[in-house]
Amino acid sequence: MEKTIGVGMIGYAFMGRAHSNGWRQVGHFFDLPMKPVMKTICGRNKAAVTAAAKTMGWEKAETDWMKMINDPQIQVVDICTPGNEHKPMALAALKAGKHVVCEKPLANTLAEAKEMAQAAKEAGVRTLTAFNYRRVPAIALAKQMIEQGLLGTIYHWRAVYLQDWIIDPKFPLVWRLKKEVAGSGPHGDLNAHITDLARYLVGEITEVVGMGKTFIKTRPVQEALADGGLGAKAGTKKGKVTVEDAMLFLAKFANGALGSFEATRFAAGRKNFNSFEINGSKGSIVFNLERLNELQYFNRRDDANLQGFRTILCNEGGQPYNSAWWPSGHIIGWEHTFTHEFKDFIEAIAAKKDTMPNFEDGVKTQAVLEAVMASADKKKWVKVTI
Ligand code: SOE
Repeated sequence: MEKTIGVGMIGYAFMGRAHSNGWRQVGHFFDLPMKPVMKTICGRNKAAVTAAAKTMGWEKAETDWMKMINDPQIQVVDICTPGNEHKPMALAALKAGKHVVCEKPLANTLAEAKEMAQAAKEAGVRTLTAFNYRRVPAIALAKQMIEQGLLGTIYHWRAVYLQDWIIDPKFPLVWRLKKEVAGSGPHGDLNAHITDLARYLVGEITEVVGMGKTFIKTRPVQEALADGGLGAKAGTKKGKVTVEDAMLFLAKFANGALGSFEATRFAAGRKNFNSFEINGSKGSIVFNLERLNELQYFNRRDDANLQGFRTILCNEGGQPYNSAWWPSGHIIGWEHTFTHEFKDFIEAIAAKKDTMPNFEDGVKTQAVLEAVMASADKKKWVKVTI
């Protein structure tokens, strides 16, 4: 009989939909040691979570997450809620001996993240901090190229993550703009992603200096906290924005490389522009999520008269994750990154070995983010400490 593993998920908004799609697809495209079964989806609103279960393909809807976590049919708990709820949910799931997937950033503070990683260590289960961009085939290929030494000594990491969805001052005060819920603004939401990628591709960050700004200080209060932000309706009363609108920082890596990071929701025209460039002694790599099937590569050894960046189309069977998908050149999308992370996670559970990025990685990224915040407050360089 085919081996199965029961999954329970908390949250059904944007990330809940993306994760549901990943869980739905993964067992159909990849040959897995155990097949995930989408058992239960959990949310506060009974009618909404029941509808979500139906549309997203879950067997059952539940309003009590503790009950779901303790259900013996569930072995994996997937947390897709805002950051302020990550810790209690993860700790309960770990206490119940479940494997845990948690959306990024792992927690709203370093102290919370450390508590979660410690509990995971004690529970001896598998964890995943859902930094999905590590599973873009082009980025996994970049990692292989760096490991093969194709870039040589890395000198520079230059990354931006730019969006523009709150540039209108009339955009309401959604949960992502409230510190007590989201922890921070684009720093924890977007810099978290590019910090995780920097750690993955270049190495650990030792020291940072940052600055942030809230451009629009008050916004119309939202009528109902519902959908994770985009398209929410605003009332006439105004409330205070308690997170930054943009956060930039410079970083020193342990291996001697220098890095720059920028995250903003005020870059007019940039919708989900997650891009980085790495410059090494032998060449460079450029990635841009808006063209996620491509990797730009410059090789200094090329004939001096013919030098320039080449575009690698990352859809060949031999390249990371592509054996499961379409024939050469038949491109894939953003949603595939979630399918890929669940493939690796299920394989890790079966092999009883950790996959990356686990909760320890979540902690290391959180430590960088927190050092940047401290640096912006103190207006000086801050060492990254855990
Ligand atoms: C919203 O700003 C957001 O959805 C992030 O929360 C995601 O992590 C990122 O992938 C896209 O933008």
